[in-house]
Amino acid sequence: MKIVWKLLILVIVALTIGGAVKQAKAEERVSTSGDLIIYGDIISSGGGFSSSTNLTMEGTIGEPVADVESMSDNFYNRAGFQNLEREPVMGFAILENIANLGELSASATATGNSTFKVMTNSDFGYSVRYYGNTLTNQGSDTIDPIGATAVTSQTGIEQFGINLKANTGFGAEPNGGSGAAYGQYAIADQFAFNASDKIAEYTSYTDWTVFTVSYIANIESSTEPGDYQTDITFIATGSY
Ligand SMILES: [Ca+2]
Repeated sequence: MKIVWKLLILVIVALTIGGAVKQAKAEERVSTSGDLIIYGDIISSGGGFSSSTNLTMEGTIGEPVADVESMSDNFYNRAGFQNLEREPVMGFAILENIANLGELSASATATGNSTFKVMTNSDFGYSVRYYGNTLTNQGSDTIDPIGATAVTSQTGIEQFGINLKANTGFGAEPNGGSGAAYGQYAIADQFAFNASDKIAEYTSYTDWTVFTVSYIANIESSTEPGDYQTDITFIATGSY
């Protein structure tokens, strides 16, 4: 009888926006026409510059509806010059959501990838963490997770780990934007698995960065056969 170890990792996305609350500030692009961009406009009865030794202020007076929020089905307006401060937003999406590592072997490392992408306009950036259990089969047998400290892949022992780097023969560097792999997950050809760890971040605003998550699995010859799988949840948190 042929003993088969199969592995399927289901990757599920979750998203939170919030986390450390800080004040964000930047200009908001409110309207465009061809090459023209108007970042903000006001209706007021006047205003001007005032200054002291260390400070200069450009103020407005007579705004008829300042600091009033209004909303319709399609639009949201925060009236008033002071509301030009931009509201932070972030984007997060899973691109490839299944990593199939195929048949496991005690003499070869099984590998696979999934991908996600993140962006934010927040001045304080974002972080991404992951949650989930190690690989488990129908009989509740598990493949040992590597743990919090990254190590190299080694055949003949149980290992399950991930990283976000270009490894020898598989994986890829973060692509686009300014986001980067983090900590123990930022070492090529070394892998860790310790749920809730931060795996990616950037500390300022950034365009989309596509992250490739690489998975490795090794087994012993005595590892129980079965279909091993797990669900991994990635959570991106904006720092506002
Ligand atoms: Ca085991």
